[in-house]
This record gives sequence, C-alpha cells and structure tokens, in this order.
Amino acid sequence: MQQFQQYIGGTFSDGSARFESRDPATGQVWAMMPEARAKDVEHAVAAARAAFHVAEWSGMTASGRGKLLIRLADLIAENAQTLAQLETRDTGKIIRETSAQIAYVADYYRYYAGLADKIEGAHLPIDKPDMEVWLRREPIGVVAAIVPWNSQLFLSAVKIGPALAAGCTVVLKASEDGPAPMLEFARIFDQAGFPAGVLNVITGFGATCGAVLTSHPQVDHVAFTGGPETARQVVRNSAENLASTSLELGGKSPFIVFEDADIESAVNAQVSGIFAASGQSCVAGSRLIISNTIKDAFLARLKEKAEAIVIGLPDDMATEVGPLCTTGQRDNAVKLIEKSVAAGARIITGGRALDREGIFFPPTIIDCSDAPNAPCLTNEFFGPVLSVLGFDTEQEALDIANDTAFGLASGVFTRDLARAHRMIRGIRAGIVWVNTYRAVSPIVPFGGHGLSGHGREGGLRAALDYTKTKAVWLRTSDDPIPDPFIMR
Ligand code: TXE
Repeated sequence: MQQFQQYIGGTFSDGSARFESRDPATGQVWAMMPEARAKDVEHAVAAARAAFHVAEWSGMTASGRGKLLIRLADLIAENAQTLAQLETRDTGKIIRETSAQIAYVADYYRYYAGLADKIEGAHLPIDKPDMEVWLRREPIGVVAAIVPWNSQLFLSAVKIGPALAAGCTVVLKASEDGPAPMLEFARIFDQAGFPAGVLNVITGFGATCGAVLTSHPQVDHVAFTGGPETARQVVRNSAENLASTSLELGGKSPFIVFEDADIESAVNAQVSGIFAASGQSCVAGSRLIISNTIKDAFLARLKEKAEAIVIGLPDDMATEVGPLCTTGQRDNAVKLIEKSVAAGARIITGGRALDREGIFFPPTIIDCSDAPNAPCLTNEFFGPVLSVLGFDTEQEALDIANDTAFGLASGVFTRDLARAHRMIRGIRAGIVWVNTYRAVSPIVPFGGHGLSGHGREGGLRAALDYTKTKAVWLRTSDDPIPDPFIMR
C-alpha cells in the first residue's frame, strides 16, 4: 500500500490522521493519505505567514522568483509521467488525458514565471505641484488555494503560479478525492529551491480542513475551484477575515450548432466537449442546442460516435472514457437521469451505470425536446451525459443558451460570420468558442459569471490579482507645511 505525506514549512509529515484512497477503476484501496485537521491547518498557515515575511522570500527580486518558477516548470516536465500515472491511478482520469495535460502544466508555470518581473506599479500625474505620487504593487499575502479532484495539477497551477510570481505564499488544499498527484507535486516543488513555507500542500475534508483554512484570520485571499454550494460556504467562512475570493465553479455550458455548420467538425467537437475527461470537466458542453433542420441527422452521427468510444481502464492508452472518480458522481448521474426520464426526456444512448468492477458510466445522450424542464438540463452532472434541445430560430437558440444560472463556457458552430458575431455578443458566459471547443491556454483568461463564480485565472492580469496597490505620496517642497488644518 502506497503512503503519502503532507508538506508544511518545507517538511514532509503524516498529518493528524490518515485516510484510505480508492482506485476508481477497481474500487480497491491502494494508498493511505495524510488527513490535515485544525492543528495541521494552523501549522500550514503559520508556515506560509512566516515565509511571507522572511527576507529570503520577501526580499527576493521578481526575476529571482521567475527563475525559481522556471526551475519548477522544468521539474514538472521531467516528472510528467509519474504525475500523470498518479493522477490516473487516484482519480480514474485516463492516461491519454493526464499525460498531455501535465506536459502543458509545465508551460503554465513557464508563463507565470515570465509574468513575475512584469508586475509594474504606476506613476500618477498628481494634481498638486509639490508632490510625487506612485503606486507600488505588493503581494496580497497568504493565499489559501482549494482545488477539487478533477485536473488538480492544472487547477492548482493557475493559482500557485501567479501567486508565487507576485510574491505571495500559499497553502494548497488538495481534494480528499484523489490527492496523490498534488502530494507528489509537493515532492517535486521541494526540489525547486523555494524557501521553506512558500508553498504548503495539505489534504483533508471540507468541514475539518477546508472550513478551518478558509476562515483562518491569517489568510488574505482564497482561490477556490469546486461546486457552487461549497463556494457559498467558502465565502461565508472567508467573511470572518474579510479575505478576498476568486471562485471557479463549473457550468452547464451550451453547445450550439446551426444548420450551416461543418457537421463532422461539430460532431467531433461535441464528442470531445462532453465525453472527454469522462464528462467530469467544468467546461463540459453539456447542453447541445441544435437546429431542428439537422437534429435527427446530427444525433444519428453523434450516437454512432458515442457508441464507438472505447470504455476501459484508465491506464490503458487506448481508453477514451474511463471510470468516474467517485461513487457519489455516479449516483448523482443515475438520479438525475431517472428524474429526467420521468419528466419526459428520451435516452438516445447510455443512461445506466455499467455492470462491471469500478465506477463506470457510459457516454449518454438524452433528448429533452419533450421535457424542457428536465433536471438534466439545469444540473451540472460531472459525468458523460449530454442533454439535447432543438431550436427553430437564432433567437430561440440564444434564449435556450442563456436559460441557465451558470455562465462559464459556450460553443457556437456556424459558417455565417455575422451570425457568429451576434451569438458572441448575446451569450452570457466567460468563454465563447466558435467552431472549436475546449481550447485552453495560459495566455487566455478563464472564468465565468453567475453560479460559475467570479474572477479570472490565466492571462496577463493573473499575477496582478495576487497583488494589492500601495499609494505613496512624497512631498518635494522644502517650504514648511503652511496650514496644518487644511488638507492639501
Ligand atoms: O466539489 P466540492 P466536489 C462541481 C461538480 C461536482 C460538484 C461537487 O458539479 O459534482 O461540484 O464536486 C473542498 N470549505 N464541480 O465534491 O465539494 C473539498 O475538500 C472549504 C465543478 O469535488 O466543491 C475540495 O478540496 N473547502 C468544478 C474542494 O473544496 C471545502 C470542479 C472542492 O470540493 C469545503 C469540481 C468547505 N466547507 C466540482 N467543503 C469545476 N469548476 O470544474 C469542501 N471543500
């Protein structure tokens, strides 16, 4: 049985308790994880606070921080295979995806490394003749970064990278589901040469670890990715310290296909949009909104492709859809599908958990044309389940697309340029992909509206979000201050 440790103040330790981690492909316990409770959280925040002030870190030049991040990126690239294998083992995410994604995670750290010495202050054209005024950009302080199990290395990179580039220190809470890749990441981070305590990696449960961390008075900012209900608790808890928050909470993203689209491209993008990561992706294009003129032909082709998907063990390079990460995700899918069918939705393919070892659920397509209020249209699944609605007019397509409390991603397939622009303007979401889907890059901001959260991760501003400004006033006159009772 493999044993993992937490990483606090540059030291590896066992944590207050330990818990079992199960392999989603077999359901068997394969590793023991360190469980952080209040005492460990306290220790981790204290280590991050101390590191924030220590001259070795606070006095390091921005380019020095950038160089350390480059070293970290190189180490991630060197260890990509181990990290990918651990993520696959502990979360069930297929090796094809984890291998490609982790190689790209190194590039994310390179991007943030490059931002470190581009965090500039400003000189202000002040309206007083004998003053110089400028803004310094200073790191925000101790950051609590909280990630869910899906794509932990990626979702933590977009928090740790810009936070360290800005000079903050971080306590990263890995998900209690599948924390192995994050705990291994801590081992790699330890070799990069950062001062002790700059990054601390713990894992544990929501109430006994996450809540303690987010309400801690020494935490200045909480960067959270997870579900909306947890996000509400995070906001309530961080109010304790009035810490700022950034929230990335998933979605129910529309995937709109017009009759003039390149159908084969749209079908392939929809397959990737919903069935990649076995549907456990915040940007999943989980609502297909399709022109009624091509609906039947499109669904026939989609069904064919969905049924040809190779379902298998996640560590097999041939596998295209692997197990779900937790039994909770599967049970949620089963429940939502049953309720949707009861409301009049029609299953085109899939729809039932597979009768085999592990938490397997097949690619599923549900036509909701006769059930516009089916719960599968409004609830995020975190499973390979696509809900379908047809439309007759462009306005109708837009209305359906925006009929959601979420607003993270969206896709539009059309060859009509003017129509594409009208849709781009009309869709309420943080991302619009036109004639493509699921493209990401460190260069592009990522985030949503409404129940999808607030704040953006990635892009040039990413590091600025981990800074605060300090306004500096300097009087240049040697004359005595004239009247102490008049503010000037
Ligand atoms: O997320 P949770 P889960 C959605 C998706 C999924 C649902 C729940 O629909 O089905 O959320 O997934 C920590 N204070 N998304 O259970 O529970 C928890 O330990 C502080 C969308 O994975 O939100 C974990 O580390 N932290 C999304 C992290 O929060 C707390 C990604 C996420 O857990 C806490 C994931 C508390 N009180 C899920 N309670 C996306 N954007 O992709 C729990 N946590």
